Parts: sequence; structure tokens; C-alpha cells
Amino acid sequence: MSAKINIPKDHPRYRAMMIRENMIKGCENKVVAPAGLIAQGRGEAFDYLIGEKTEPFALDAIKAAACAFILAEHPVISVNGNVAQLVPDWLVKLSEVSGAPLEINLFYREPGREEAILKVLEKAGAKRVLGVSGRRETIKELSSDRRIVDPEGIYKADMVFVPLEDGDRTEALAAMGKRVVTVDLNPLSRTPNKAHVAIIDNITRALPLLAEYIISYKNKKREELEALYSSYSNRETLRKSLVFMAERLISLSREI
Ligand code: PTJ
Repeated sequence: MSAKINIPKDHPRYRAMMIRENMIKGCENKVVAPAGLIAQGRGEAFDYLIGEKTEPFALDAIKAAACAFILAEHPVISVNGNVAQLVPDWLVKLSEVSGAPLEINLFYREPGREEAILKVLEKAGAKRVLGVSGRRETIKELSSDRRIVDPEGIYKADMVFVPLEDGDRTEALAAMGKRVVTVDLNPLSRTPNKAHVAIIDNITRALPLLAEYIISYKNKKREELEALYSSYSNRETLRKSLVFMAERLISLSREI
């Protein structure tokens, strides 16, 4: 158990430190995998580089992601331990506004983790969560435990939202003809490079915006949404995010 720690409200990094404490608590409760704490640290480092704000390249991706959700026939939200601990309420809200079910899908499939994550989601108001019924399908292209999916969820989905994702699943899902949307603060990571839409932003900022755009785009005509989606370039987004970080670092170096 971690020691009870008192973080003063006037600490310059109060919010980030509270989030860190929340992740440690999630790890103690088995919601977050120990490796999830390392992922959180890497995310924090990239968030520093973008200045902890949602930049226009992320907003473009959020708009394209909103289109992808609305255009899909069977969208699904894949939930891992980090996401469940960081933004449970927003996952439930996103599921409500988009009609996409939540599916627990873990890389580190340790006994008790699915149940712990299910508890967190249900506490946040989730009525139906896939990936826990015991009914399973296998994505043969994958060798990690992420290959085990729900036949009613990721297996039959035409669009999968995979925030804070590791490795090679995105490539496999795309090869199966599914549209893949991710959120990842690291534009150099494999997933954003293989996804159709990569939101380079902190999930804590991106999900509220995504839910908001889905609500406001719902009244748009299908052709308009398709045109908006087609005008989006993921390569351009990744390039812009890297240029933004590089220029920001150069500008900060001049202030030292
Ligand atoms: O719960 P499990 O077993 O499914 O495992 C989940 C983790 C996150 C441990 C697993 O998917 C993993 O190992 O992921 P990676 O390879 O560490 O990749 C996670 C990515 O998320 C990294 O590129 C981080 O930069 C990014 N990231 C971390 N925190 C945030 C983030 N991106 C956006 N918002 C964050 N808060």
C-alpha cells in the first residue's frame, strides 16, 4: 500500500500529482497494471512537450473522430486499465452520446483485473459492459492477450476506439477492415502511426471534447460528415504535432 500523502493545493503541479496518486490507487486495486504506471509517466512527459493544452492538430483529430463514431454502424470503445482509472465518467458519457458499447480489453490479463475494471465502470454508471461475459472470439493476427475479444463488440465492430494502446493491435484491426481511432500523447508511438485518426492529447482533455463534438455533429447530414472525415489527414496531424513540439522546445530554450 502506498503511504497516505498530503499534496498541498498550492503545489504548482497539484493536478498532475493528484492524477498520479489516483493511478497509484488504481494499481493497488488491480484496475491499473504496474506497467500502466510507466505508461502514465511517458504520457506526462509528452504532455509537458505539448504544454498540457489541446492544440489545433488535436482538435482536427477530435472532429474527425466524432465523424468516425457517428458514421460507424457498430462503433466500440475499447477500455483498458489506465483509461478506466483516468476517465470512467467520460467513458460512460462517450458511450451514451455515441451509442458505442464499452468493451474491457486488456493487455495484462491478470486474475481479478477485469472484475475490478467492471466495478469502476459500473460505479460510473455503465449499464452494459462487453468483454466480461465469457463469450469470446479471437483475432488471429494478434499474439497478445488483446486477441481475445467479445463477438458482440470489437469482433463485429466497423470502428474501434482504442485509447492509450500498446503495440500491434491497431495494425491488425485495420487489416480486418475496421476504422481505428486512438488517443495518445506520443506521436512517435506505433499506434497513432497505424490508426486512421490519432488524437495527440491527454485523454482527460480529449474525451470531454470528443463527447461534445459527437453531440453537436449528430444533426449533420451523412455526406457532410463523410466530407469532413475525408478531408482529415492523420499523417498531417502527426507531422504538425512533432513540428509543434520541436518549435516549442526551441522557443523555450531561448527563455532559459
Ligand atoms: O490495462 P492493460 O493491461 O490493457 O494495459 C494498459 C497499458 C497502458 C499498460 C498498455 O496498453 C501499455 O503498455 O501501453 P503503452 O505501450 O505504454 O502505451 C500507452 C501509450 O499511452 C503511450 O504512448 C503513452 O504516451 C500514452 N499515454 C499515457 N497516458 C496518457 C497517454 N496518452 C494520452 N493521455 C494520457 N493520459
